[in-house]
Amino acid sequence: MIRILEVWVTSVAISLLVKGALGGYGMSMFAAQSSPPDPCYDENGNPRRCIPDFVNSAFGKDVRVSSTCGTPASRYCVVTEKGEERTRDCHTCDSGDPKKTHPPAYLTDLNNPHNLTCWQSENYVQYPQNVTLTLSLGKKFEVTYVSSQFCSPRPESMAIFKSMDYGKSWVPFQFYSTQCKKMYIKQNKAVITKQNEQEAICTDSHTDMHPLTGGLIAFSTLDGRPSAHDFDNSPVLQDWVTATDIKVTFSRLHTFGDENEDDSELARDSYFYAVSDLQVGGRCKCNGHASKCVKDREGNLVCECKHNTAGPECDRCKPFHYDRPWQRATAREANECVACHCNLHARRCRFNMELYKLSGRRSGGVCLNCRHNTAGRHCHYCKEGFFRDMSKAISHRRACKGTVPELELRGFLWKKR
Ligand SMILES: [Ca+2]
Repeated sequence: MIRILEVWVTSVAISLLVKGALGGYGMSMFAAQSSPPDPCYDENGNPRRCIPDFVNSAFGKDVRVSSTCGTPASRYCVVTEKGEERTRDCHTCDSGDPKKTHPPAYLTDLNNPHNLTCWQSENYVQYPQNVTLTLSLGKKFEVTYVSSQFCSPRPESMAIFKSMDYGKSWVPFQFYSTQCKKMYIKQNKAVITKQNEQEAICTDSHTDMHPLTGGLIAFSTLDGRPSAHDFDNSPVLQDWVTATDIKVTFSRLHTFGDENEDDSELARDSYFYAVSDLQVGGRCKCNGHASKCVKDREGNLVCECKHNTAGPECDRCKPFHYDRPWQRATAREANECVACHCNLHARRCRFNMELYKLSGRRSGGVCLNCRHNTAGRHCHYCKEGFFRDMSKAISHRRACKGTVPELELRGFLWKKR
């Protein structure tokens, strides 16, 4: 409330100043410069859902890659086709030469379509060997898509996995293969129903060897999932899109089938994975209780929690705000955490589900260690042996007077008055 008032006062002061100086022109420009309103509260100061901006959370991050060409320097060949004719142009990948290097950093650098930088694997790492790209997002994100833009032909088979526990365990997000059954024991293009919304599917879309360069594979996490339109009320899908880490596994290279022929060395030097841009589109996960994520003192990315919430994902109530259970914010209801009512006599409280239900789901906080000689769930009466001084509010630290002698003394004073 105070903040809003400040903003108002500042903008009025500025607008008066500007009006004086410019005769009323340019006011909006200056007004826009005063501190922006907090998206987590409406104009009346009431809490409302807020979410961080949509970002490519892979941008600038390190990707761990199981195979990269250039150490030592090696030959690779690029296939081009003109009608029926196929030609191979050979080059050198050399990690020691800035002009010929293809490091993992090129996966997540600034993507300039006019000057593509490509990470590239070693040659012919063919099935059953694979090449993996692992990306740590640093915290939980709600992922909307994972995309890879290829400099090489797209893989014949690849899989996308996610982790929700910083890489300890992995679950599949999506499979791509010309032969889903054989490679991943999955039906091609299985239909997703309400019963299996958290299941990865396999598709043979986007697996063609052509284009030989510039092909894209983009996986949209909610695409085709029935509850996507009601995401707010689908804990299953909220869980499905949540990830701390993303892993892309290239399982099988496309070839023209010439890798075992006479000139197999030249052929094998033409088969590798190369990617110009790996993107993970999504939002820092804050459960509707923060509009941005920031680095904490240890350098970890965390939500800047509002609505009396706390935790890296605003996934719990902050201390002393346990009057009702934590909940994710929705479009209709901010579900902010509420402080316990302890009349200023307690610093700690806990939540009691029984009491909460009895109150009609309004209040379930129970104050702990009531001080100043108070007692009760809200520290709202005087503990045994102490007496209420009715001249003071119950929230006053001397509201409860102790011991009989003191009471007698008070009686004595009254009589005297
Ligand atoms: Ca790049």
